[in-house]
Amino acid sequence: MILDRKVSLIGAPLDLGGAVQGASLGPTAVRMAGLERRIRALDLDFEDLGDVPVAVPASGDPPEPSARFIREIALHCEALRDRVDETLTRGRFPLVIGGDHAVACGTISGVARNFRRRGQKVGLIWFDAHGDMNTPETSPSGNVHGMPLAACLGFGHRSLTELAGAAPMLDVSNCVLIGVHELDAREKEMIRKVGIRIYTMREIDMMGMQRVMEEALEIANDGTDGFHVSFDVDGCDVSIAPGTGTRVPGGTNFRESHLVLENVADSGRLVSLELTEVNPILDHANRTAELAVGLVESALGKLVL
Ligand code: Z70
Ligand code: MN
Ligand code: MN
Ligand code: MN
Repeated sequence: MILDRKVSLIGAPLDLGGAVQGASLGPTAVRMAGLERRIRALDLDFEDLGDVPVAVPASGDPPEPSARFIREIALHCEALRDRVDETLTRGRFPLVIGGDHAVACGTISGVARNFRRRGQKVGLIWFDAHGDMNTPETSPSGNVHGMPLAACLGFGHRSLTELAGAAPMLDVSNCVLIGVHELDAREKEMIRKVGIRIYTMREIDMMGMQRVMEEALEIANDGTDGFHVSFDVDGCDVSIAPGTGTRVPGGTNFRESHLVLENVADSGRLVSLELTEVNPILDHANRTAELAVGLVESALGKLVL
């Protein structure tokens, strides 16, 4: 099934949210891996809206050790939010390529604001090695890319939690975390407290990815008008995605990774997609960006037969 979508690519070249630089080159790397050509080959309408600007941090700014570069990150997310919201209003499909995962606050607030305006609800499937459920109070690193899911659910810095208007952006009962294999101690407490449904790598091993996705889609679709997918490539195993800032052993293999997005496509209810944390500086011959292009094809309904 090829979905009848008009795809709008939005680059979000932020790397202030992570500890290592280079994710800012993610959109370029994914474009160079042939994204436009491969989407057009699916017979889908395509436009490239270019990159959302990122401010250079002012050297005189007081540092915020508990949420590094929060001002610049929030500014980027505001601009990204507006671009995503406009794209949906034009009846098109936002495809956001990061950038570090802090950009999810911009993408998801744009989708949430658009849906809220129409009196609709949106679900969320978050694929990641990490929980991204820290707040400035719980974060051991101060890196904002470890905080975006918490922010979308209403916990954390107000400049992020209120990007779509009154927090939270999403109802936690329609959100699900998949692929997790590394959490910080206080982040675990947050996950329990907030009550988000989570499928760690152990559940994926025990249940199989197909069953995990069937349950995940039920959660994301329950009473909603569609769902967003936020895909952090570091959830994929290092052997297939070496080009990313936080390499944790034990991620999903090539087929499991594709099966996530093939199920998403089959549901026919995907409203927007983002793919984050591709870092070509740390990669081998752009293969992580090439993986990313293949994953986008799967999400848009590409089939072997
Ligand atoms: C850690 C922190 C993280 C992505 C690393 C790591 C978070 N939990 N997220 N890479 N995408 O610093 O909060
Ligand atoms: Mn992440
Ligand atoms: Mn991650
Ligand atoms: Mn990272």
